[in-house]
Amino acid sequence: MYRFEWSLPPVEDLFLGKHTTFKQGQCYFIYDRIWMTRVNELVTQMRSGDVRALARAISLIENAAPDAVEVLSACFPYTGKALHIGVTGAPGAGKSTLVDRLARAWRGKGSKVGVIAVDPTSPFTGGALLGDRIRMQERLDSNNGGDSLYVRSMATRGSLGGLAQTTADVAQVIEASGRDVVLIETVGVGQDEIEIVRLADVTVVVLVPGMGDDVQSLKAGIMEIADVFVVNKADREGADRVEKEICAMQSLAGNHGTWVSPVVKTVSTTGEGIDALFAAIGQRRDWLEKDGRFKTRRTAYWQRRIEGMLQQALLKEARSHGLSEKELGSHAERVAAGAEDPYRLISVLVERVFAARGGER
Ligand SMILES: Nc1nc2c(ncn2[C@@H]2O[C@H](COP(=O)(O)OP(=O)(O)OP(=O)(O)O)[C@@H](O)[C@H]2O)c(=O)[nH]1
Ligand SMILES: [Mg+2]
Repeated sequence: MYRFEWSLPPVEDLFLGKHTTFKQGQCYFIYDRIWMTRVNELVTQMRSGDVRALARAISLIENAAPDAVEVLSACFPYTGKALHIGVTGAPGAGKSTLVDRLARAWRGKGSKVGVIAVDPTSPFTGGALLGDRIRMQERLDSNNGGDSLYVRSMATRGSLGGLAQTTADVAQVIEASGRDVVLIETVGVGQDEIEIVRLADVTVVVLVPGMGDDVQSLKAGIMEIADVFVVNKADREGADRVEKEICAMQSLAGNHGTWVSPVVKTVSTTGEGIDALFAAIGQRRDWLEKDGRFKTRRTAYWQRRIEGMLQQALLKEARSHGLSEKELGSHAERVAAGAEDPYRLISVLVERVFAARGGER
């Protein structure tokens, strides 16, 4: 397709790096240099401990801004070493209090820590789902010394391109800012949340006494992903019973190889049991480091991620070639009414994208 040499390419093309060849025009080239400098500068600032730069970089990812891909790409060389820990459990189980304690424990050992709290804000009211939940930001900021701790809340609503993907990308950026440990808190209620902690190196599932038979009724999915079980609020009655129930259910737990997920009792408000939890996570890390397990796990992780990223990119491509929300809706209507065959539709849509791409070359 012919393009005027002097015209600016579509903004998206500019940011997606489709404009790097000099022959496309001096204008592109200059724009490219300026823009690359901007992204590199942001990442350099972020890595030098500028928390505002880090916040800006995360916002770009969260909003799926055109720069997001380049920011992630610039961050990538600084990732792959930190330990990512997912903490999940029922609303109000004490996850934030626990994460706060764990963050302090790591900081006490001289580690730099990043925390992501995936916030279940209601799509209807926009407010917090629960009344007495601990606002992580407040708790942690009150004793935040220097930049050794960074806390970020992420809303679950309005996430573009999948919450798990966005959270994983945000975790990458936080790690690239120089963190040794990234803790991710999610409420274990939805598939997305399960996927988030599943992507972590170590998954901690928090249970509390007083759940009655709830351990039995807990989603098998949650039980399966646990690398470490925590029975928090052990100051309440019934903690021993919950512990026994978990042990009885261990047979249900997924295939963790030779790793048997330990059960740790904690009172996160007082800090009781946190040392044992810290040690259990350390043992898990040591276990992963043996026999190339980390490598296997990370490879499996990237396989999932690459697949997800590819799906997203293809969908985006389809959308930019005319598959508007409106068109999708009218196809859906016709398919629902039996007037259109969805199986044939897909190949027509796929063909259209590739035909359009071919025509552009
Ligand atoms: N008795 C007791 N209360 C606790 C313990 N841990 C946390 N709590 C209290 O439980 C409430 C909820 O704690 P959070 O840390 O906000 O729980 P959460 O799981 O992060 O909650 P959401 O993020 O809203 O799902 C707070 O009032 C805490 O003080 C504990 O070990 N014992
Ligand atoms: Mg919380």
